[in-house]
Amino acid sequence: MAKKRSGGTDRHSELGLKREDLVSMHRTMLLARFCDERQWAFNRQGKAPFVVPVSGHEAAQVGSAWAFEAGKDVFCPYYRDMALVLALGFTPRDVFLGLFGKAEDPSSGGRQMPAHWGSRRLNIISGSSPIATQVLHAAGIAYAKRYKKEDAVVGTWFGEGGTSEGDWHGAMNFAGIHKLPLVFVCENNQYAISVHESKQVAGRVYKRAEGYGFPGVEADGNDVLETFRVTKEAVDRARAGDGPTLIELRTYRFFSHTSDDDDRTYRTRAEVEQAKRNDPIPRFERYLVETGILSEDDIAAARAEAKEEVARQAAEAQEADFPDPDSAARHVFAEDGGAA
Ligand SMILES: Cc1ncc(C[n+]2csc(CCOP(=O)(O)OP(=O)(O)O)c2C)c(N)n1
Ligand SMILES: [Mg+2]
Repeated sequence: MAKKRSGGTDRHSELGLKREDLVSMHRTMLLARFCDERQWAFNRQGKAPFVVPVSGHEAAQVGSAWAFEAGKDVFCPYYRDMALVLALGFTPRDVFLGLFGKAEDPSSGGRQMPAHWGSRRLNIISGSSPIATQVLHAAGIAYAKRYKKEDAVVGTWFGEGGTSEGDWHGAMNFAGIHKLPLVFVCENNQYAISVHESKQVAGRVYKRAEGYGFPGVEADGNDVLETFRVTKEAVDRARAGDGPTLIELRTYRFFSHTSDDDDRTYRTRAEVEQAKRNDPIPRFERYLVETGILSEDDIAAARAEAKEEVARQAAEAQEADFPDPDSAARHVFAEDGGAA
């Protein structure tokens, strides 16, 4: 039984989250962090050509994912969303199968670049590399779901850089006009590769929603309970037929943009160290200890177990087979001469 903090009910109980949810959210955040450290190491060892890091974004992704209904809702993520797809049902093995381009990679069978997340089983729509294209896909899917009277909400995730794209504005406009069951989640980490937010938007991202006729909210993206709270409200609104919401989650990425980028050219080390003091994982762990959900020992055990799980599943993925070269044209041309 969770201890009550003085002066009121626990935040998670007010949000309808149970102990099992919190333990599972914490574990998912740890899996993402350790997958990230592992994939970065593989890259430096020359074993993984291209890596997109997630560290720093775990609370934004896990809290927002938790607000949706798996199996029913549809997800249009972007490349940085490893913690999001882990929350939706990817395993660390799946992550590494994609990283190494192995045949069993759920996203594309080893054909796409890593981090182009997709899964037919989990309703995760694989995206293209041009940023914000997934936002238009999400608007089209939300329109189709409503047209077919299906009970599904669509979520789409993107960075603040993506909000400068015409595709993004087209999707926002369409969603507002048609009151689509759609939740727009901006993971604002203040940089689009080297471009600072101040050179990206003159105003504020969340305020852009007003021009399209629906609410925009901002929240602390490093607080997993807060990211859950604002997303749950938006998902409930969408499911009730009240239309879309834009959510801006303020966060920070701890590593370079990708393994092809060197962030020392545009961010001081002091700035990065300062941001790490607000690391979403220790922050959540402090909450778990304060409320008596987990002890310090439980947290140490959870960390050791998650790290070991990631190492084991990464090794399994390394052993897996590459796609058969003869299958290279599959899903490119219609097979048997018929319609695809
Ligand atoms: C249309 C388009 N322009 C440029 C790029 C190159 N590019 C890839 S990621 C990126 C930065 C995006 O930043 P943001 O949306 O803030 O997301 P973050 O990477 O910070 O999470 C850019 C410019 C691209 N992929 N597509
Ligand atoms: Mg960004």
